[in-house]
Amino acid sequence: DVVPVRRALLSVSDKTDLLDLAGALAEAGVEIVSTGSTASTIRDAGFAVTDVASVTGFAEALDGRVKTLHPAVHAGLLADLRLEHHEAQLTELGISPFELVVVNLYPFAATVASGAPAADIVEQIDIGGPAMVRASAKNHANVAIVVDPSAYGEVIEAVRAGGTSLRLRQKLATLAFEHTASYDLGVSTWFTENVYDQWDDTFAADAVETDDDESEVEYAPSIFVDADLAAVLRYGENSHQAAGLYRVEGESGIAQATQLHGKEMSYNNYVDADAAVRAAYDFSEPAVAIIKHANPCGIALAAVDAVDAIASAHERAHACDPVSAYGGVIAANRVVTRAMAETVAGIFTEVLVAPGFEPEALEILTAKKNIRLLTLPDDFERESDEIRQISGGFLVQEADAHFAPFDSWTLAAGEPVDDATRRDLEFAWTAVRAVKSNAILLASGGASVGVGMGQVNRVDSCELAVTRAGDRAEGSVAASDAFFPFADGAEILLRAGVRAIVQPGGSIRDDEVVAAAVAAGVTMYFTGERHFFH
Ligand code: 93A
Repeated sequence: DVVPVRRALLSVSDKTDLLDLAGALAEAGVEIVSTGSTASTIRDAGFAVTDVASVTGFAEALDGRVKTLHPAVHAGLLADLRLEHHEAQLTELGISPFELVVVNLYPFAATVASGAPAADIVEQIDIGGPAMVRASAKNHANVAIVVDPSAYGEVIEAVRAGGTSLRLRQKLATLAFEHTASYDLGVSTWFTENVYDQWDDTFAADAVETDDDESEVEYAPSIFVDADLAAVLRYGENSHQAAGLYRVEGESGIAQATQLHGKEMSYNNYVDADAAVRAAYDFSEPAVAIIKHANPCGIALAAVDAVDAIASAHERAHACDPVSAYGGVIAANRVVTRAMAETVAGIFTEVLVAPGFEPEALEILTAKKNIRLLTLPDDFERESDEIRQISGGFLVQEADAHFAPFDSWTLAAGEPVDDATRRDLEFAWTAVRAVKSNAILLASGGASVGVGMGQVNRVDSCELAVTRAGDRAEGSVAASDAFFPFADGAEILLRAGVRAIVQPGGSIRDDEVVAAAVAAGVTMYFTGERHFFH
């Protein structure tokens, strides 16, 4: 596995410790091939060096844009000498292999940071360098690739000891791919922020005004500059916050979703898409959730007699609160059909995420410029653990995926319910979990009709749910994510005409709450389990 070093290719913008390396290589009898200023630096120090132009038979061209981009270089980097026919071809072509490549790239990030004009920045996009780095890293069975002067010492030691080990070449190749990936991320970020935006103006005319069209921050915070960064986002929750998307390896959730269409996903789009998917996938039946600001403005199953289940679920989810659903984020837990697509196309929607799209549905939806379409990975799984950052650390908990089955509930007030009411209560109890606490959800026929969320007392959430439901509160069922500490909240629901209530129970004033239900002739179940969600 040890590869002796006979010939090295050196091409570096950052000349730190270059002469130490060149000296050690010269002393070890290694032939040094090098480019422009790297070659002259080495030569000026008195070491022998072969110009890359004499290897390629080509002078540097196009102001240095083409220096090393030549088969005489790249075949020398990519030949796998474990294969006889590679060796034979190199001989036939008169090309010698390299065993060591030392490259660092044009200082793109430093040029951006210096405030240089765009044309100068573009000139600092290294093409030949990354090509050599990637070729050598791919061919790490034969070539050691060094991208950082901090590795020179270890490499010199290996050269002196007779060659590079496979383990060292593997490590160097890994660092090399990290290096080119983060280099390209810097380039793509700059393009997103400085080049693409100008093209984006062509869309501006018919773009609906949204709050994500503000100026954006220039860099992702340094904490995000890491191997697991999947995308630098235009900005975070607000335009002055830098942000990035990280993908956890081996997971398949919303972070791994594939975007089929639309503008790039924003930070808030991801947050809402995640909430939408969680809500829709709480149900095994076809279900749709519409989210705004991480809260549902509608969750629904299909109507019993629906011809197209997912289209029906969407229509009913939308009907819950059409005003709030404007600019919403929709998740479906089934493939989006043509019928659903037709309805969605008529409603301004930020994101639609689903396990898939019928071809006709895709055709209809991709005609809309502003909607982002995402498909979930085939092996999509709800998170099993949840992580939340707090200052100085983070909290981890299991995801709330347990729903106490109806059979385990206790009848606290009124008569046992019929099947239809039971199904509504089960639906409401599942759906209310997706609502931020304090949460009250009114449902009818497997669809939410009024949602009260995010209030600091339960009374206000009850008021909100009832107000949003309007006439539909009458005869609906209600779910409360946690117990009623006093009877006042429940009384609001009872006055609005709900026919049954499901709630965890467990308040020291349960007696008063139950008495209110009994007085109204309304059934109340206790689940013995709460679903706070903050
Ligand atoms: O302009 S390039 O993209 N085209 C090339 O063919 C090429 N080959 C090496 N940039 C190229 N390089 C880069 O030149 C290297 O990555 C290195 O950063 C720099 C070293 O050039 P010199 O030794 O002439 O200063």
